[in-house]
Amino acid sequence: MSTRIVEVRAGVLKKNDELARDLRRRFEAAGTFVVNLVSSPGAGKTTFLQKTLEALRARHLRVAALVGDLETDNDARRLADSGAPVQQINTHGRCHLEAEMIGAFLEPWSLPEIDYLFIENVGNLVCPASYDLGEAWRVALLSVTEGEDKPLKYPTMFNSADVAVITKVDLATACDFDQPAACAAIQRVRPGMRIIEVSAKRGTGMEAWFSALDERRSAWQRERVPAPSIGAA
Ligand SMILES: Nc1nc2c(ncn2[C@@H]2O[C@H](COP(=O)(O)OP(=O)(O)OP(=O)(O)O)[C@@H](O)[C@H]2O)c(=O)[nH]1
Ligand SMILES: [Mg+2]
Repeated sequence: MSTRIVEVRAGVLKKNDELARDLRRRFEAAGTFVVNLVSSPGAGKTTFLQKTLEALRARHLRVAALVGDLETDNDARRLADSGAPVQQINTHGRCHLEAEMIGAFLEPWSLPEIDYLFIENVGNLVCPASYDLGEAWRVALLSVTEGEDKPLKYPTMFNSADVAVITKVDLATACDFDQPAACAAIQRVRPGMRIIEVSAKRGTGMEAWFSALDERRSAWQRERVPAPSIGAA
């Protein structure tokens, strides 16, 4: 790779990091807990997110979602069935979402009125790993149909995530899924990472996911820098 290409790429990432840092401050000030879902194409992000939005709304939590794809608004339409406000971001060729896109799409929303903002990234196990979106929690999904060694082949994605979710466990037997091997692969690239196993279709494991989400948000609320109160010196 030429020096010039490396320089341009480093510049793009630096700019993204700065924008992501600003976004993170905005999310913290507003009290909006942001979750970035990353995975290979078709691992089950939209199905999992739709069930999550429905469950959180049923618990009277205020949720919203941004979803990235190269083209189509298919996923936004599916997610909107949950009743949550949803916007589709089409990247037109880019294989990941960037902080600038998130900032632009937040415009119509009032962040203090959103408890959870979910971002479904473009399905890709490489590029989204390098782009911070200002999220508080990055969740890497791995479906049982993909092969247990994916974390070893795409270590940056799993290494940069905070939690791993193994999806479509209802298909595990049919796929001869080797659960211990998949968990060992995740632990090898990210020792100690929490792993949650779910079938969004059947509902299996979803309560454990909701508990983990609630637990993490509560910890984040305790850790975040509170917004300065009006009139404070
Ligand atoms: N059996 C089974 N199928 C699932 C499950 N979750 C998702 N699927 C199926 O897997 C396929 C892909 O699911 P999506 O939710 O669209 O996956 P995605 O990761 O959002 O896909 P992209 O956004 O295109 O990357 C669909 O046919 C879903 O019905 C599950 O828990 N069990
Ligand atoms: Mg999707």
